[in-house]
Amino acid sequence: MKLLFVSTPVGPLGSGLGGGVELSLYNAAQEMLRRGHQLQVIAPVGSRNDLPVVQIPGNLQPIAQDQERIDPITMPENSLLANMWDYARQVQDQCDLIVNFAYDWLPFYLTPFFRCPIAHLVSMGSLSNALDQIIKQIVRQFPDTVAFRTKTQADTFAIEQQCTYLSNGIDLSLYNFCPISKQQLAWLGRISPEKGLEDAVAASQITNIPLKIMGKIQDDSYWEKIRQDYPNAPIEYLGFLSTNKLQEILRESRALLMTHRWVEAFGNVIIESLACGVPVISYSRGGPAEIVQDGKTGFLVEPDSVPGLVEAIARLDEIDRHTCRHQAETKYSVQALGDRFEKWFYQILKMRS
Ligand code: HBI
Repeated sequence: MKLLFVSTPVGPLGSGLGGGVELSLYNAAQEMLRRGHQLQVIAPVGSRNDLPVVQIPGNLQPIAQDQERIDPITMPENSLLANMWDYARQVQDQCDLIVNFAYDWLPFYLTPFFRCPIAHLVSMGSLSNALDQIIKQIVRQFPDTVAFRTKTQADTFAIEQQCTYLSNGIDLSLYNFCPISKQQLAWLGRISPEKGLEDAVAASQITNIPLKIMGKIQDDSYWEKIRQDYPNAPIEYLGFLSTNKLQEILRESRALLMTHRWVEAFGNVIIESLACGVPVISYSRGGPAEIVQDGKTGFLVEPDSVPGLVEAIARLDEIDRHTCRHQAETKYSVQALGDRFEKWFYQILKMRS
């Protein structure tokens, strides 16, 4: 197939601002190329160049989490999102399929105006009425061209039709299994209110187990408030690390704490943790509740319950770290992800032929 991937407009590919979508796009792209498909990526100026990327200029799109549910769709002047899709319009006749990775209104609205079929990967739960509406419209008009990460996430859009659930996948060769651990916990993710970092810090303070924090600080005031509220917590912020540096810290941890406030669509950090053999203690909310096998590869905790986190930490010796790695190998490898993407793509092309 001749594929055109259009990236998220919230930040250059590789900047970390696009969170899990960056990893998904990169892994899916690499896997499609490995399978012999032709592929081009449209992404913002400043994106990583270890993929065939066309870099497009323009003003970044405000992140959807910062908008209110009833807010109208906003478009900045010289919109990067609009510029990326104008380029896609120009080259569409050289493609078999365009794949949209943005969580934005415009790509969905443009779908009927394109001659080339467009596949949409929805990367977060429902956040905006206007976006929900256009997603439902495209699901109706172009069945099975819209995929979600998990069923739990798809349910937040109240979509009746059966949809594709892609889950996610990572290059397991980048994560080295570690059978033993140091006396430390890990927290990974964009440092932003919807990720609930303060609960992990509170659990670290109560158990007095050091917490290693890794990820992009997306909301400075939120991070500063956590530092002020927990001045004595044994925490250490290590920055936004490369996958290799990240797994060096993660693999030696007793567990990953997943303390998300919102319906996390999937939770890439969970499969990164499992790949290292590290159990996951997660709030039982959203995609993570479909991934963590309670009592086997980690623990599912009552959402927003810090005491629940502390109780789970006390039970960590019940988990066999080999079971964690095995779950990643069977379901979350790049090969398994590639199979799911490829099956979805062929399904769409078959329907269009
Ligand atoms: N916000 N407007 C907008 N568009 C995106 O593509 C987007 C976003 N916020 C976060 C985000 N993408 C990714 O970090 C998540 O999809 C994982």
